[in-house]
Amino acid sequence: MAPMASGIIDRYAAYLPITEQTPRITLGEGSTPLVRSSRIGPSLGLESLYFKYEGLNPSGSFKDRGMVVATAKAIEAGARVLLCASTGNTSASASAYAAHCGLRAVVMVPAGGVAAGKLAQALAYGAQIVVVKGSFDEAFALVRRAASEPGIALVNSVNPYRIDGQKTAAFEVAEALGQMPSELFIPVGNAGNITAYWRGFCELQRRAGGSLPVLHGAQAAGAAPIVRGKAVPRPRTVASAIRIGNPASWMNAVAARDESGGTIEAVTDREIMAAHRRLSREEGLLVEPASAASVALLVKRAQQSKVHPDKPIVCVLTGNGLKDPKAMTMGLKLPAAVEPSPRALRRALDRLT
Ligand code: AN7
Repeated sequence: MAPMASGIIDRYAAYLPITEQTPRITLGEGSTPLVRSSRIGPSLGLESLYFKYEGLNPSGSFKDRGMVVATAKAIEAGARVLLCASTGNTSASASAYAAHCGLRAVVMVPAGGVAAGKLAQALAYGAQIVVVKGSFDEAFALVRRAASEPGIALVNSVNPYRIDGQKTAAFEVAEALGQMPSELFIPVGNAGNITAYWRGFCELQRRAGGSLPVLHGAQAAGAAPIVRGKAVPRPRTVASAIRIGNPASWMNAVAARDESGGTIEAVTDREIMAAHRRLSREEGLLVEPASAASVALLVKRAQQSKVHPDKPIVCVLTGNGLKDPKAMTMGLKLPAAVEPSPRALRRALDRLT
């Protein structure tokens, strides 16, 4: 018999707030690959650039690491409903774990603000979807108010178990490299993930030593409250996942930045989509636009000679490109169908030169 799926609760129980009563649930989250860059790194003169490919989690994003722990603890506490506001991936993940565990999921999403694949996921997993005529930030304020109702677990990243679960990605990165990375680039939206990585690296250092990485957070230029130092009332960016104007973990992100000696910087939509295209075409890594923000920032800093060329550098690729087919094919067109003749193939082969 094949071994059963093992997830992060089993693998990292010693690092998580797990008790005898916590159900050992899993959809097989975590254990995502650290892929060595084949072309972007070398083109920038970087010897050891790696991508943490979180799009291979069960619902297609890093959120599953935190959601499995938040869901287990919700069940332990007797909750029947998972509640969140979301730009898409949190809702997809919450809906998946609710389905897996026989709970209900109620997800509040901004109208027109969520990529098609993510909405399709929430629908397919059977969640109650509330589409609000407003922003993520407005939806988030609403769900926060409902969180204290009995039987309801708020599973946005203000839920501490989300951060606990997500910190396991930092463990995996260090494990795969055999050391801490020198620098880590990560997109920043609601700022839970940068908080989680920093916590993970700090815990690891306390247990096993080593030098801490420098963290670089990437916000989209039109949705860059932390970079600007003030909330953005109407955030705009092609990267819908990080279209957030008032991040919940703002202060924790600033702490991660400052304690690691890093930066949080803005990248333009053009830079994001250029990185998105390079990841697809030069690496074979399909990501959603928000994920490409980490690579856009790396490219920018490398071009400014601000990246150490021979130390291990990691970019976190947070979500799967299949979630956002519109972004995937931006500016691209499928050729018209042709007769199934040898000539059709010949023409395509000839076009290669
Ligand atoms: C692909 O799903 O906020 O800084 O509601 O989906 O931890 O918020 C998603 C965020 C990066 C930013 N990349 O992470 C949501 C949501 C992807 C994301 C982020 C998100 P945080």
